[in-house]
Amino acid sequence: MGERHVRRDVLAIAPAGRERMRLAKPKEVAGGLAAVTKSFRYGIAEAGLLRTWKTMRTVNRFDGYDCPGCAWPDPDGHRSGFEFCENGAKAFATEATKKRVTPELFARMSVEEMSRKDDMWLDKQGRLTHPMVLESDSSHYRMISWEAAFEMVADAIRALDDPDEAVLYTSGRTSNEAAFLWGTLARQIGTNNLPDCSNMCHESSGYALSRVIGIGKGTVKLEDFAKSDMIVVIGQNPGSNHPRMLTALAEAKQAGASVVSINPLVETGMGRFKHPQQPLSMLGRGTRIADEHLQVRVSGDAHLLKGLCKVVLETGSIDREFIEEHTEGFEDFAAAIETVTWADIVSGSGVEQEDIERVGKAIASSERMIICWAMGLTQHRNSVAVIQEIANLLFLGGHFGRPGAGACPVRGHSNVQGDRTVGIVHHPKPSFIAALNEATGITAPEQGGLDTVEAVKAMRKGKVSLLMAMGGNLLSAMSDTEAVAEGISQVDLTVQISTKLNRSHLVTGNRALILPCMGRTEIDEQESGPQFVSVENSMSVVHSSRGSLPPASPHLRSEVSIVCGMGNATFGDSPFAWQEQPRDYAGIRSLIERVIPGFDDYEVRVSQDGGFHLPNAPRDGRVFPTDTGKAKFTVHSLPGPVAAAGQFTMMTVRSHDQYNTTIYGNDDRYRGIYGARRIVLMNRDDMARLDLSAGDEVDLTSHFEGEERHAARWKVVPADIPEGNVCTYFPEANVLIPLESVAEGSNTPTSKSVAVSISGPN
Ligand SMILES: Nc1nc2c(c(=O)[nH]1)N[C@H]1C(S)=C(S)[C@@H](COP(=O)(O)OP(=O)(O)OC[C@H]3O[C@@H](n4cnc5c(=O)[nH]c(N)nc54)[C@H](O)[C@@H]3O)O[C@H]1N2
Ligand SMILES: Nc1nc2c(c(=O)[nH]1)N[C@H]1C(S)=C(S)[C@@H](COP(=O)(O)OP(=O)(O)OC[C@H]3O[C@@H](n4cnc5c(=O)[nH]c(N)nc54)[C@H](O)[C@@H]3O)O[C@H]1N2
Ligand SMILES: [Mo]
Repeated sequence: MGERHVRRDVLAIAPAGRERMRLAKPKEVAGGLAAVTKSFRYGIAEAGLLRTWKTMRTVNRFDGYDCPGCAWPDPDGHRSGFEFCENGAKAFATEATKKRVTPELFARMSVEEMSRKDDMWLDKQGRLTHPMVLESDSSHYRMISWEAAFEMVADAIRALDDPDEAVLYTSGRTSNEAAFLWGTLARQIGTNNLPDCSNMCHESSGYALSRVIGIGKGTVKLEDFAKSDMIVVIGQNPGSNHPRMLTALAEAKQAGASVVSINPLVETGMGRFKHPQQPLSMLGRGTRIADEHLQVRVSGDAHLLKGLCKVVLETGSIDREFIEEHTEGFEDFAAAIETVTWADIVSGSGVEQEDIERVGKAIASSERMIICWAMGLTQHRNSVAVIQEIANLLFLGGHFGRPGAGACPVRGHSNVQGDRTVGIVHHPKPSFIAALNEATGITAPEQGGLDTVEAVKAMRKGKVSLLMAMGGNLLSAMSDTEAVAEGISQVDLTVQISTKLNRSHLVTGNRALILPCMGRTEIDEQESGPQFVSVENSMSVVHSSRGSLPPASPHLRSEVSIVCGMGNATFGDSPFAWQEQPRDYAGIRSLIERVIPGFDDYEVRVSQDGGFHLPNAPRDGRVFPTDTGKAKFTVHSLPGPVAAAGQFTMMTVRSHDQYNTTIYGNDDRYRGIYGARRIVLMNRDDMARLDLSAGDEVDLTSHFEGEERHAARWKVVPADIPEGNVCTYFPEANVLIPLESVAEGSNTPTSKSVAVSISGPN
């Protein structure tokens, strides 16, 4: 592997710029007219009036493209002309933008110069237009032909000493078709090194649920919301991250459901909501969403959920029939709950006993309860235990396989669930490998591969020579940015298949390729005509997505055609017909149908309006495909505190103006923070104790197993957050999250529980 002298000053994190912060009162109402005007304003600025109008009319329509914003499902029956939300509109506009990152920009600016710009600047340069290469001795990217790029990849694959020196990352926007081929390429190379964004996201949910209900997915359909009498939203901020979920919650409320929010912050969407697409709802005060808010301490959910289970057990109103017939481990579970004391529950959760008792009684009397959660639960050391505690609470009331009830992990990326379904797994089942071999003729390895954390560790040990990414921004999305950068710089060739410029294009291996691809909104013309792709949403509905805009550049290729270009250059058509695949994506779908259970009649069913539901045994028939055929109550000990005395427990969240590492703007409108992202939300009493005022700049130091990590200059923002907790934005704060700090079992970085100390003001 070559040495890098030319680009040693490339920055792995955006330099802390001068931010002029303005604070206002947090918003009390989500949605409303402001959401509509913001989405159009942003759309028109990026994509122009006509394209905005045209695309916003086709998003999430049966014949349109799947919104790249999030994995929340679309209503089955009637769909309005505008089935979108403010943040979906922004996600569309960043892709449909008229701006372009041309070869001229790369010629003008060195990689090092680009790295001095912030992440928003990188994204705002527009869509990538040409394949580009960065040679080992060069400071600038230059143009390369597709053929030469594919040859470079093929040479690198052939040069591997061991197939496990290759790592193929996937981000969850990739279609089922492209993801299936991506997994196949990895396995023909001979590795299961398929780290995925979900390793940093809902891995804890999949890991926890598959062990206790036999399937790693949620068990509700969208229509269940309107049938439910109790919906718990825990560790999730739907107002910013799944705005269309507020519609489902508002409808459930109107049908009589109670909504309980469990969150260290009082997030705007859980207060009042005005439907941005219903004129009547825009007037007046909007619908009140949450009936109860339990302001749990960060990482205090294990205690709180045990408290809720305790109350339900004490009321005696449990579903004995369900428990007896479908579960095991109840006795041990009930005995263990009895030993947990209220003193522990209250001090660990930060919630008063009477509040837990009141909500616990309401839960006990619910006949149809749904529990929704997202990153607030999945990114802690004890995440798997907490999610299994949620399953315990649902088991007590028999809330599986019954309309209006179930577990609802709300996924992030619009096709992250689909990618996993079609084979982006680093520990594939033998049955999958056998079926894949049979359908493709390749010989896939059975030995497990690396997830994101393990892949970074392998890179740092110099064990990875080829890193390829199907979308995403691994460098900035992962914990411990400097450690990731150090790992990546030891790789020989890094390859990014991307739509937009990001920091993973700048912090590279010895040599690097950028392969620009089409996005969802674009017309994908192949030999047999325009193609559609398919995706699976958070509720296991598989449906089609078809773009309507001309591609951002004539040089773009589809993700499918790029994977096949690599496959063909490396392996030719033996034994798998790589060259054939892009001609007609129906052929890829028929392969998926042969390999993955549940996809029978894929082509026909995916072409129907709204697509089809994948089978889901617990939901469809109270069948729990665990090793014993029973749903499992589990017992977990209570976790100790994250932070030592004098330290704070830090969570890292999204603002209202970003999509993961893509920064749209510097305002967090709902939280009342304008013009700044290097902020730290703090409790007012903590501020007083440290003699801090709003706007003061402090330094943060994280602590983990004797190691320290530092990040300077964070502006203090007073907030309604529990004492001892602070909150920052990702990706800026990722430098503080230790690579080794992961959830037990799922290996997910603990992005929501980092021990930090605060120094300053400076
Ligand atoms: N506009 C927009 N939409 C998105 C995304 C985006 O970046 N922008 N990202 C997409 C992706 S990939 C994902 S995974 C989802 C993420 O969706 P969310 O999970 O809603 O995203 P976060 O901003 O990480 O918010 C986590 C929430 O959990 C709370 N929380 C943190 N720690 C705890 C805790 O210990 N206990 C409890 N009970 N709550 C806690 C925080 O206060 C916050 O409200 O959104 C998807 N949709
Ligand atoms: N501290 C902290 N870290 C976190 C989180 C957190 O809450 N806190 N959340 C984690 C979570 S939940 C997730 S999912 C990860 C996200 O990790 P990733 O999925 O890796 O990151 P994104 O920022 O979503 O990726 C954005 C890039 O994807 C590319 N892209 C966009 N659309 C397309 C497309 O259609 N095709 C292709 N090929 N490329 C495309 C663009 O180049 C864009 O710059 O981050 C994780 N990191
Ligand atoms: Mo995610």
